[in-house]
Amino acid sequence: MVIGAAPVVLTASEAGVLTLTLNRPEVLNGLTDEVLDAVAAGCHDAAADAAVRVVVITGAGRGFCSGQDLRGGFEAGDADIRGHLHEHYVPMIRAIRDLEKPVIASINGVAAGAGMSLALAADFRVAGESATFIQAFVRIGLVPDAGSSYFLPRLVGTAKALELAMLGETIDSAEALRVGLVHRVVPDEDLSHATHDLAARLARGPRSAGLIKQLINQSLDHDLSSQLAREEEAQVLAAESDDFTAGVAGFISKRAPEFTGH
Ligand code: LHQ
Repeated sequence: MVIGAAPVVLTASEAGVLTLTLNRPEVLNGLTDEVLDAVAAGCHDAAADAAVRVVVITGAGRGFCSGQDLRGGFEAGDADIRGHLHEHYVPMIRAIRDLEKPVIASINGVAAGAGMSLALAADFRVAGESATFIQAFVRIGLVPDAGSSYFLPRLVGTAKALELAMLGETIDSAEALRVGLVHRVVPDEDLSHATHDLAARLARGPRSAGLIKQLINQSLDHDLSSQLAREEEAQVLAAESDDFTAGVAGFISKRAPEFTGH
């Protein structure tokens, strides 16, 4: 009898929401190339499928993601770190950020190392009370990767980013909320409900929501003139959308518009 291995990332699609569940609970969802590629593929599928309006990333079991699976023989000089980063980590982070649809990280437990980077790459972070965050890289003599050195100072400022990344201390969900790392903290048992509510709300949003994601996420990399030019480009696209027509009609008729994402 052949017993198939469980998929390392579970996918479920319902009512416009594609949920990607990291599924290696025995190692707190440690990342392998296969996991990284599956998350990237899920985001690419979401980009290609008009029925998907929102992506949720979460973890099976008690962890969100413990970062790189360290059992893969990562010792000094042993592994092709550059290759792993370039061929697997970078494409995953790019897939999340380049997706013109909102991505929610639903953080159900520890987010460590590149697992924290994964959470930071999302547009929304909803955390269960027991979630913790660790810039674990320094603990094993590495530097932040998978985007942490980019996202962290933008989210919490350079002073806090340096503290988190250089000390590698564990911070709890309350502290994460206080410093602006997460949007919301809810009791653990309410996490899936709170995530679903936010996802459902975003799934009813207009085409412009994806354009807003791109504008805001790129803004700190550009000066005012180039950002004004980007707004012009994005507004032209938004104004061509059916959702703009529906939005204005809704305003005139005093009825909530039904956006289709087109
Ligand atoms: C794990 C892991 C794990 C394997 C828990 N791997 N088994 C990029 C490119 C290339 C190379 C290197 O790195 C990177 C980027 C990175 O992500 S570097 C950072 C890698 N991650 C870490 O250093 C975190 C390592 N894990 C931990 O420090 C702890 O496990 C945390 C704080 C996440 C959770 O602690 P606990 O809640 O006390 O759980 P635990 O340590 O007992 O873990 C449960 C099991 O999961 C345990 O296995 P066991 O067989 O003893 O039950 C762990 O060995 C395993 N596990 N993380 N990353």
